[in-house]
Amino acid sequence: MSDDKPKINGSSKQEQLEQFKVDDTNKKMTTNQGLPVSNDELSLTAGKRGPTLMEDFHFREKVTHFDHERIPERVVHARGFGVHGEFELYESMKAYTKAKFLQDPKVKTPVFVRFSTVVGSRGSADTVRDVRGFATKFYTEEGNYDLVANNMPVFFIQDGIKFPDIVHAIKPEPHNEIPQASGAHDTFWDFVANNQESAHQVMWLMSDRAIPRSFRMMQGFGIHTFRFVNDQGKAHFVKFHWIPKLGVHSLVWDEAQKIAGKKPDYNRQDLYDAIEMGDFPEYEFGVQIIEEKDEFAFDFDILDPTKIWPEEDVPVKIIGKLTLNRNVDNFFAETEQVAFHPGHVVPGIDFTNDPLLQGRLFSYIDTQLLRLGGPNFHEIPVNKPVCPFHNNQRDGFHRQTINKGQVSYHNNSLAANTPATTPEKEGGYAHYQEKVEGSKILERSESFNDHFSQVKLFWNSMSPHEQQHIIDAFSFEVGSVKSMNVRQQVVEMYAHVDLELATQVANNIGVIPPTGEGSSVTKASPALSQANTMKTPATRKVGVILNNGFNDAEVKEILHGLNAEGIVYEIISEKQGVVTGINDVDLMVDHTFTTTDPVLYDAIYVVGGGDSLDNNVFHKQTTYYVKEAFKHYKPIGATHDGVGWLEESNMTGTPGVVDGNNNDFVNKFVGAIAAHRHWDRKVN
Ligand code: HDE
Repeated sequence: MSDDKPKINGSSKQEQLEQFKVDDTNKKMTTNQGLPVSNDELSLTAGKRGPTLMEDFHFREKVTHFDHERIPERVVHARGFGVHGEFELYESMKAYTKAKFLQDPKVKTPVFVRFSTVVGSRGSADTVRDVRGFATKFYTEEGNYDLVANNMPVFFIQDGIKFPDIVHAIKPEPHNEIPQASGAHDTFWDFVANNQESAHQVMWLMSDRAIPRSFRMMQGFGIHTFRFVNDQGKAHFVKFHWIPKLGVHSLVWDEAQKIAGKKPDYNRQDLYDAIEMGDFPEYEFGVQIIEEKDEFAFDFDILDPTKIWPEEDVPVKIIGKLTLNRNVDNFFAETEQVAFHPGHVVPGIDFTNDPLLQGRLFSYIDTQLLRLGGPNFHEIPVNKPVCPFHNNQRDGFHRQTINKGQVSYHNNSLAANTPATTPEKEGGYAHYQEKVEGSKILERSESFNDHFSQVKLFWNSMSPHEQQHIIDAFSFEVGSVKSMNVRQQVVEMYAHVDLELATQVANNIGVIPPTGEGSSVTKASPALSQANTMKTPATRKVGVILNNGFNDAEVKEILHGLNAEGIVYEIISEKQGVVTGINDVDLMVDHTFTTTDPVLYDAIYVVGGGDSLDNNVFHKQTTYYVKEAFKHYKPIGATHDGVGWLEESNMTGTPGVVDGNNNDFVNKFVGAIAAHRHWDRKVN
């Protein structure tokens, strides 16, 4: 890497990574020492039926390498999926921060983003009820900046010292390692009831936010309050937001559980496919900014990570856009080895005294040392800055840089005191000089003590179907707890939020309905409800059910109409191969009824054709597809013979069900798909 000032553009990280890529296709096989291998099927033995010999170095090298293929999975966020992309700025943020990547809208900053679940192991299912991680590494000309965010804006605890406790409580129980990737067990809810600062995050966890339809359809939140510092040294408090252009959408719980079995890779496959198809996911970057003088102007402490800044009070200013446009070449090399750290900052971005953030600043490097085997993980290609880096750090496991010369200390005269430090005015990082004073104490500010008001704000902001989902989720999760005492404690805790919510849950899970008044907060924040999110049909996936003898001319036109709106579809039929229409048009069948499932589609479009209504297997399977989609509030379209299924199941004319007797079927069906789900439908 040259010492020249780096020219950062969207592809500069890609260019750097190219140097490390290897294509083994059409090459001769060698050992790791480069020795051509003559036989890769047999180990060297003494005689045809004799013992294997120690001197078989190829066997030993191959198996030893295999034995060491695994590294520890992340202690949390073990299951993740990473992709490359770029960040572009809409307007200069110079007034607030001197961060170089936030100055010039012409600069495109390369990024790597890793989405994750939190609790499950690497091999667990994507669609479990959980928080999602949304970690972004910006490769800027001043070094890497990591925004290590989640898809919910608050956290379970207020102080980093409690992180091992919450994680121990929610992970599988230690005596039997059950359950996997789920909070629906005793220790988690025991933690919740006895650590009531968790109330807000747990409410989000019981909401639809915990089962996102897609990584492409969820928000990201930096959670903590950070600081922007401008070139005059003036600071502002700031919170970071990612807002998906496709809107924020979720699965329903029954569907999420079924997908976990049918397609555990559901969310990662969805992201992978969208990028391969050129449907690049986009998220706008928003900031909420509070002036330093207003630090105490709110009825919550702005340093408390269990609190949001309601958007109606502190508007989100949209300043840029993230586009995810490239899948990785190698999952392990890139996604598994990427190392995020909230302490990777650039000049112009600084920390606050949020005690959770302060705790994180210790943990991330520490965990990488174990996971990636030493202090040189910054040399792993995905972690390498795109700008040059020089210092006197040396050696350690797996060191790759060959630092030349005799000097590796500071101050020195032999190398003219280089590498030289950079004065703050010229771009050296200088910590914001916040004035602090106080005694060393083990005490939290009383301003962190209100654990329920914002939980009520969230509850008040939910639409009726979202509230019902929360009641159902609490009933499932707390109802899975064996200890009646813990169940009772949880409903009593949530009686401090909303008595009606707590009473309904208590009735569902067989404990005594609590008494009390609930929180007196009446305010709502419409921005919190997914009912108010952006709605678009783009990139939605429709399962199209066809049988031989379908009306090919008309159906092709309809499918074309769906495509024109950015909707993707898959043809489902009884057998694989092709399905043939009345005019002998053949369409490739993507799936049979058994290789896919209605839970894997956003909508179902039934056409049938030929003998479909009388063919037992076709009839039974299509009925299952339509009824399952109906139960999950999904749009259903039917034309031609397909209308017969709507009539049989008494679905005709119900919300989100569009039939071919309408003149403009395509427009209506597209509208129904854009709505995502039809919550006003009566489902038994
Ligand atoms: Fe993390 N967290 N965390 N966390 N976190 C990790 O670092 C930790 C917290 C988040 O895709 C670990 O490399 C502590 C908040 C994401 O690689 C570990 C505390 C938020 C990821 C760790 C928190 C997060 C992690 C595990 C409380 C949202 C995945 C592996 C003080 C703002 C990054 C690793 C990826 C990963 C510690 C709290 C987000 C152990 C001690 C709050 C998205 O270092």
